[in-house]
Amino acid sequence: MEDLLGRISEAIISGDMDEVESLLGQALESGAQAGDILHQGMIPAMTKVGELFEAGEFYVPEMLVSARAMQRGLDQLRPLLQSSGVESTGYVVIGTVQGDLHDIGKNLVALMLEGAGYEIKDLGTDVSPDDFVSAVKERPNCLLALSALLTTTMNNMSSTVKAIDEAGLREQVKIIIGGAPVTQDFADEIGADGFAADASQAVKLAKLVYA
Ligand code: B1M
Repeated sequence: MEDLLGRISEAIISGDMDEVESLLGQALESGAQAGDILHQGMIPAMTKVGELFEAGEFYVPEMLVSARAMQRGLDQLRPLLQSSGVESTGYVVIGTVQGDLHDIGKNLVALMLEGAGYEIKDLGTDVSPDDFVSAVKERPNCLLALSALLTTTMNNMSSTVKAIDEAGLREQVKIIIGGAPVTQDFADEIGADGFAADASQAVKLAKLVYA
């Protein structure tokens, strides 16, 4: 199985979508759990892509190709990562903040929250504070989940929290944040209700602060 997970990782890094699909099929057929494939094969591949980028061996186009292969794999695992027949326990507005185009982590968080029974409104990437405000206005008493992957866009989480506050909606919404550069200290600093380090922590946090 380790060999297969290594090959899945390699296929994502090289952006070979057909190979990813075929290897995932093989892994599932041989009894591997979707969560293990995700955490031991797929997420480490994206970490490696980041390292290659930092080392100057990968550029943006290569990162993009790997990201597409990762997304294809996530789509394939989606039904297995979600438990079916769970009653809706609340409404989540989720998005990646303004200026930030990274969506793989945000999609994973959305997928796990959906699997835990939450109804999801995914606003996508590069979402302005005003668009978050509009979505919250449509469904007050929701959970607002913000993602950021860049140190330069983290501050737009702060702008979003401020915009929610200025719109008079802060008491009606719980706000959770996450993404690689984000920390609990940062969440405290900007007045968010909590920080989660990964998708499963995000589900635990949602249950803790929201419902
Ligand atoms: Co970008 N990128 N990227 N990139 N990219 C990073 C983030 C970087 C760390 C790479 C590096 O240098 N090592 C670096 C950021 C440095 C920094 O700010 N400190 C970086 C850079 C610099 C850039 C550009 C500026 C490059 C350039 O143009 N010169 C550019 C910016 C574009 C923009 O957004 N405006 C850019 C572009 C891109 C692509 C478009 C090519 C592509 C994204 C494609 C896509 O998402 N559709 C891309 C990719 C793929 C990456 C890396 C390699 C992988 C990200 C990823 O998908 N990880 C990344 C390096 C890395 O992360 N090691 C990198 C896998 C994913 C499952 O993890 O997203 O962390 P992650 O999500 C996790 C947790 O963070 C958490 O749970 C998720 C699941 O466990 N989480 C939450 C996330 N959101 C959450 C919300 C929550 C709770 C938890 O609550 C609401």
